[in-house]
Amino acid sequence: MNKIISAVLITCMFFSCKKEVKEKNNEVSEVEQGGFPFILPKEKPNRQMSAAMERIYTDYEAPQPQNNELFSQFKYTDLKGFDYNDFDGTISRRDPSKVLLHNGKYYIWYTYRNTPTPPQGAAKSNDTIPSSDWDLADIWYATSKDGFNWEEQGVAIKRPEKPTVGWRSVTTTDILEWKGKFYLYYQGFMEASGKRGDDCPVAVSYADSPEGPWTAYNKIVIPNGAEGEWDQYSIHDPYPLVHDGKVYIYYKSDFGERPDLVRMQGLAIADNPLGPFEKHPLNPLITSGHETSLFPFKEGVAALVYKDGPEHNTIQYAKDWVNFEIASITEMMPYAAAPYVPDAFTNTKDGRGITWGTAHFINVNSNWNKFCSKLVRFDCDLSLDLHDPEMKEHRVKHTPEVYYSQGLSEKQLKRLAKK
Ligand code: AAL
Repeated sequence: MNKIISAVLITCMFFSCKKEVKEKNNEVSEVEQGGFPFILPKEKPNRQMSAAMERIYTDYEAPQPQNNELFSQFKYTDLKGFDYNDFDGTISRRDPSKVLLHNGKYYIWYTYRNTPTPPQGAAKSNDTIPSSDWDLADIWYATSKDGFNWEEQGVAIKRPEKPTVGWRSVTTTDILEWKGKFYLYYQGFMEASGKRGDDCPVAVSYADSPEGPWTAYNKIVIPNGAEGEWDQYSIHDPYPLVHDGKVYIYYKSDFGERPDLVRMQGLAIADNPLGPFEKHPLNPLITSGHETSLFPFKEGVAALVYKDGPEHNTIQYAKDWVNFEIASITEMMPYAAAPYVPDAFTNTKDGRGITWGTAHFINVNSNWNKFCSKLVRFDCDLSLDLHDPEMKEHRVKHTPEVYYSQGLSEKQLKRLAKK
């Protein structure tokens, strides 16, 4: 008899019908299901799965990056047409606007600093010596036919006289086209960045043509938050889009105490470009990022969330333009990405996505005594109208030198030597 029982047990073990036991909402249920299939199902299979397996079918556009319309690699190309005084730190271009296409020409606006010295910090700054890379700056613009070769056109918005908003520095601009008029939103500094913090509200100027002349609204259009609120000191990186027939401006704030500053993104909405803007009650809406750029995608909006925070290096998506979820994880994302977004202002419900834009490299010399930044072009495939398999490669191949460039610091070497 024992032999029969043993034989039955061994047979069962041999044909090991997998019993998956899964705790779900504290219910324990045993399911009879074979092993997970050899070919990864493109659609969510009808079986009980682990949280991670569930997630690739519920949270992402596709279970594999190469089929995910909101996954892409990023490729970079140097831009022609800009002089930087041999990168001695006296000239800097950074924080470009979205790319605007108008009458067959591309336009970008950006922070332009041209000062006798490189930035010297808040304590040493004065009327001519900048505290930071974006102090004592104006807003300049450039045009291009191909997005690679640019012609700098000169100043678009000059710093106004004291005490008008932005008298110390006008920076980090972005463009809105609305009912045939053009609006440039920008950070309006009233003190050198770094005195207390990187503190500023947002101002706006408007024109009948991208070539200007630009008329300053000369009022704060997105005010700082009330005392004690997350955005009480800084409203950065204003990023206008048109949705639901309104002006949606996403923005960043730096908050918390140094050195652990927190960077998150909020949203302010208005019926008209000059406001009044109402901040969304759920702000902050995105928990990470820095100069976060966004683009309409299908009925919702996608965001390039890089650099800071727990969810950096992700591309996120909000079907309702408010509640963002991670749509993909990527790397080497463009800094201050400023994409060409063909449907940024068309109030679309079928956003087609992006394939290129400009961005910046900060501190190009890796030398704080010659701090300056430069503009660069990025290309990607975050578009429903492009399928570029090279952009969907999920591995970015780095040479060993790239890894060695992230070497141990003196402090770390000393720590290891002690051991
Ligand atoms: C940028 C942006 C804002 C900040 C500073 C200049 O990357 O986040 O513009 O104020 O840094």
